[in-house]
Amino acid sequence: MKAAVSSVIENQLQNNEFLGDVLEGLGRKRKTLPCKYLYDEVGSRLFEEICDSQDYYLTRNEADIFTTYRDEIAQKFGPETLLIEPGAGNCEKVEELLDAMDSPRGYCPIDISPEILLEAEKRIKKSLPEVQVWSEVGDFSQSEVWNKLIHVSSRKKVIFFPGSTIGNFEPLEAERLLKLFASNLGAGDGLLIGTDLVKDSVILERAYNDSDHVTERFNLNLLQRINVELGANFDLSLFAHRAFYHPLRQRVEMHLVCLKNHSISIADTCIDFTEGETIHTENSHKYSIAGFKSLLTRSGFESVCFWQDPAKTYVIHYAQAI
Ligand code: AVJ
Repeated sequence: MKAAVSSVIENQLQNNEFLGDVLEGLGRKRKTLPCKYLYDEVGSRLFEEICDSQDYYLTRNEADIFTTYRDEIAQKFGPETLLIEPGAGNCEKVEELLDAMDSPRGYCPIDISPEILLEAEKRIKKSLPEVQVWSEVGDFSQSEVWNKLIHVSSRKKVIFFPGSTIGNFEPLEAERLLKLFASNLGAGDGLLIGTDLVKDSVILERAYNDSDHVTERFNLNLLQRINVELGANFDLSLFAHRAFYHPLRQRVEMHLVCLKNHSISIADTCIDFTEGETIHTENSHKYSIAGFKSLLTRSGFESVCFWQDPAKTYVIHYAQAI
């Protein structure tokens, strides 16, 4: 009973934060919504579908690199390494890495969704029973959740940050995040991080405008989530998915374009929309190898080496904290 009550309170707290963020973002002249809210249960499922789609090459090509170089990567870590995965989600990518590692000290997934973590923890305990798992629920971009991990001692730590998640942060925010990572590592500890490469805009735009329109559903689901969780009255047919590459900012931007002047309400707030205006829902920054190395350097890391897929679409960097 106690658990049930506290989870209701927790939900309300989260909803208040969600409401605050939504009203703040939609109150701006250029409307935005934080991309982390794309990943409710439906959104996470749609994202998994995106990862399986032919047009979204990132997941497939990154997985290819891990499969090809897992032993070489694990060797860089050395024995008895503790692997920490911020934003682990279903922890699917980590298993073959843990399996290749020499007597891993353990695995610490961090995620905001306790349900997904619990499920993943169960699965890993079954497939790799010798690996100790310490899950932490929380927002990996805030220091609080990292403080909870301090009690897990280890001679060597590696932070595992795949999926080009770093691309969702604007350059200064990315630097702040990597500095937070560095502050939770000792000198010589590692960072294994995946980044999508700058490339032809046709390929990039196809990846975010897949032919099965899954990305469109993923983007529009954010409005549906606001309707369901915050009691708003968005008409999804009045918005269209738009994703394009912005070469100067080196990023794919995802927007929802308003198709007709209208107003909606959320809680007691009325929000006006004009035809053609957009809600900016996500950025996916693309990096050159040199550009990312320089970000690593600015953030307290020293680049050690990197691996790429045969078509050179994607990079896994390994760096050490200094
Ligand atoms: C998992 C956040 C890195 O930006 O490529 C995929 C999310 N958005 N299609 C990305 C996403 C639209 C993805 N990240």
